[in-house]
Order: sequence, then structure tokens, then C-alpha cells
Amino acid sequence: MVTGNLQALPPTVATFDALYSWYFDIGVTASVVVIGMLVLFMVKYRSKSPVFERVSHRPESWKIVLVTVAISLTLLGTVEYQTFASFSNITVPDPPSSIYVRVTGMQWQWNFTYSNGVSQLGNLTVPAGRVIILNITSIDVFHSFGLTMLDVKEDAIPGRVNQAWFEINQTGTYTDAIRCFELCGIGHATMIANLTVVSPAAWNRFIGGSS
Ligand SMILES: [Cu+2]
Repeated sequence: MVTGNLQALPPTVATFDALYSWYFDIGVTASVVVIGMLVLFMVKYRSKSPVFERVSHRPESWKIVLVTVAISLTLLGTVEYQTFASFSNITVPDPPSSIYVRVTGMQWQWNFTYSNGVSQLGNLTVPAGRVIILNITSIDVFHSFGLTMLDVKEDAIPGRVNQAWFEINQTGTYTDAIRCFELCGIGHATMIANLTVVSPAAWNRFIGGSS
């Protein structure tokens, strides 16, 4: 979920937001209907109600069961379909123009290493409008790389490389945009980094002509 001042939603964020809306809307609707019916039936079929005696002999109750099952399957099928249909927007792409950055978590800071071998502590610099693929690892304990403004979160595990990706079109410095989301020791709360999104020209100067 974007909380900053981004004007256009990056593709992964739009996908996650749409999925969240599907689950949230259906979840809330189902809750309201179920709780409403519970209260209604508690009153309508209470022991002193005039309809109480007739309830246990109602012959067509299988129809209600059928309708309930059909509605449930339709709702579940809808969110499942939306979830699987979103996979192509969420899985790591690999266009030739992708930028790879190695992200190393350590107690208690983030280190970013670029294709030219340069490293930055506490700041991730990326160009606008390109797919950024992060190779995330740790050199000590478990950490979790979170760039929640862009719905990116991935564990940083020693001896393992996990990938995450994002794309952002708006240049700027996003202060404290990156945090650790795995309790990793006494300095966990201060394991924060900035995201700096630069223009393609500035990126080329930064990376020294290669990417
Ligand atoms: Cu950590």
C-alpha cells in the first residue's frame, strides 16, 4: 500500500491493492451477511416464536443448503481466480533492461551493492522506470527487507539469496522507506534505509556508463 506521495501506482502495488480490495470487499460482505442472519435467526426461531414448531419439519431445507454452497463456491472461486490471474504481474520479471542490486542485511544496517561493485550503506539508489531486481541475503542473522511503500517484503537469510522486484517512475528521495521486519537484535528498530530514485541520466552517471 502506497503511503507516500507517489502520483502513479507502480504495477505490483496496483495488483496488490486490487487483490486486497477483492478479499476485503468479499470478506466484509460475507461477515455482514453471516452475522446479520445469525441475529435474525436467533430472534425469528427463538423457542417462544410461533414459527419454532414448524422449523424442524421443513422439507425443502436442502434447497437452502444448495444455494449457500453455490454462493460460497462462487465467492471463493472469484477470489481464487483473481489471485492466480495476478501471479503474472507479481512474479519476478527479467527484461533485458533489468537493474540488479545485491541487498545484504547485517546487524544493524542494509548494504546495497550495484553492478559496478560500488556499495552504499543505508541508501538504495535506483533509476526511475526500470525493473529493479533485488538479490537479498544476510551475513549474520535472519532479517527481512521491507519497502512497504511499494509492497515489497522479502526475508534476508544467511547463505540464501531471495529475490524481490519493483519498478517506480517517480524520482525523489524516500526517507526511511526501507526497514527490517524481522526482530534481529537490539538495533533492529534502527535498521532503516532510504530509497533514492534518480533519472536515467543521473543513474548512468552513478553507475559509470554500465548497468
Ligand atoms: Cu534486521
